[in-house]
Amino acid sequence: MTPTRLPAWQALAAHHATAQSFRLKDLFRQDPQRFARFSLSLDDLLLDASKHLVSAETMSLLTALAEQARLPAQIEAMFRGDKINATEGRAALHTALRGDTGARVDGEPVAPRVQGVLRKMRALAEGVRDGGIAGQTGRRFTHVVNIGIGGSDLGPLMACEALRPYADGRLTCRFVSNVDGAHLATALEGLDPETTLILAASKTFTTQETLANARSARQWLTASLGEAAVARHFVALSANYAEAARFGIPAERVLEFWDWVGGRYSLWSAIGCSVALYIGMDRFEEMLAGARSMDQHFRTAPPERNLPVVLGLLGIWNTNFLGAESRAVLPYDQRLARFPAYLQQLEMESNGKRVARDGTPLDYATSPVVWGEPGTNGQHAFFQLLHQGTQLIPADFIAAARSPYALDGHHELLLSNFFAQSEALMLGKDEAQVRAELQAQGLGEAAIAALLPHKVFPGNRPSTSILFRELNPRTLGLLIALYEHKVFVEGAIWNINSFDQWGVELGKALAGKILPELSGPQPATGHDASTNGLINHYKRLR
Ligand code: G6Q
Repeated sequence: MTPTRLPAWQALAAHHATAQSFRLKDLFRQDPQRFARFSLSLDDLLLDASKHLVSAETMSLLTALAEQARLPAQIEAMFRGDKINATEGRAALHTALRGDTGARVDGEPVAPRVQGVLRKMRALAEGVRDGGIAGQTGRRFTHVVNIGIGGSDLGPLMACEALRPYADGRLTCRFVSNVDGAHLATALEGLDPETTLILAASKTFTTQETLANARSARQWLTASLGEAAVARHFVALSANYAEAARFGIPAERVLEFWDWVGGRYSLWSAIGCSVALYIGMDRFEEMLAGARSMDQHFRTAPPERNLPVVLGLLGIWNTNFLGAESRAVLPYDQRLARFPAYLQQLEMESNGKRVARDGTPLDYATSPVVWGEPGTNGQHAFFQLLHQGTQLIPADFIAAARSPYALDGHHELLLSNFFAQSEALMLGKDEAQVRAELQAQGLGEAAIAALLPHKVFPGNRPSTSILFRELNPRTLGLLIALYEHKVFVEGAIWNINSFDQWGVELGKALAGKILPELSGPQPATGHDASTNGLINHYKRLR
């Protein structure tokens, strides 16, 4: 099913000629109901898509595209547990981690296994938090260090930062991902091994960086508490009991998950353990409930009112028809500082693909580059390019109506920027406005002519705004699941496998080959001239 051959794709390509003349300002003027028509909501989360370069016709063609690409059947196949990740022969069942969707793998229902691990996780989180589970010397744990990388790091790190107001101070969490010794050394600074619980978070338990960090953390621990402390101070979050056992972590200290949970979709599994420890298991389950609510919506709402479907279709429109090659993610919330990085992995690892499911090279674009920083910081840095650069960069603005930080006036100031920026990107500032401003400042004609082009903002730049009441565990669950399913919708239409990551696997193998060459005295000769040259220069410098 090549999407470009579908009638709706071809109709969209033809419609693009009309769409090129769309001016958002005019679209709003022509349709006073545009905001109501193009905004969607679930619970208190509002998704405003009215500032996209689309008309009602564009949206109905996009919806037809979803139907023709058999999106509803593809959604069902995912929820049911079909092995939609064909290159790895696996299902993609992150949805089953947050509610019983009736999914089965190889005929077996998965819900009982999920429930079993949730119970084990609750016992651990509650035990550690109330002191019933203590360290080797009987002292309470006060610090948690999560050692993991990629999907075993970004989700829990992002969620712990986002939900910090829900932590009650019983435990602090630190995250170590980089194999650069600076990361672990800094994370362990000031910690007491007696009161530190270490989570070795690795689905495969074979990841080089994570194992190197876990081994060094283990040395740090055993140097003062002895070997016996490993079983009490380490917990493994893994699908690989055998490797965890080899490391010295007994089965009762392994929180399991399964090969049908992709790394970047694993926050909801045992990988979320640091979140449960930090904010408590009840709060963690509220996050699951938020995601579950988005799952139900995604599975049942009609495409034109379905938040992830609409967001995904807008992604297709912007990428494949308007030619956008990147998208900015701009949370107006400091607690979501790592959300752009989280989405980078979710989107670019899932949909950064160049062949179709059957292996045929694609002749259309897939995932754009995703990047971003929290507002208002970004405004003082890269927003210049969003407003006046040469590329079309759609932006996602995300904000909560309420803040738990009661600093006088701060939240209004933050939100005034949130509203103002998407408005400015849409409206721009034309020559007549700039001229009037410069005239009012008393500038002469020659000075005005010289300055004018620099001060014009073309506007008409599309954005999505997402606004909810407060950033709590439930809303965070809704928000993440919204983007997970949006990525699914795009991948389903692009006809790619969104659930493998051979590009990441490549990196895991490459460094292993070079590592032994770095230690000996003999110069490297087995690579291209540049790589040999770099390795040999390193050997001279070290
Ligand atoms: C995610 C990727 C990747 C993975 C890490 C860590 O989807 O597969 O980011 O999560 O490479 O892998 P382990 O959890 O196996 O250590």
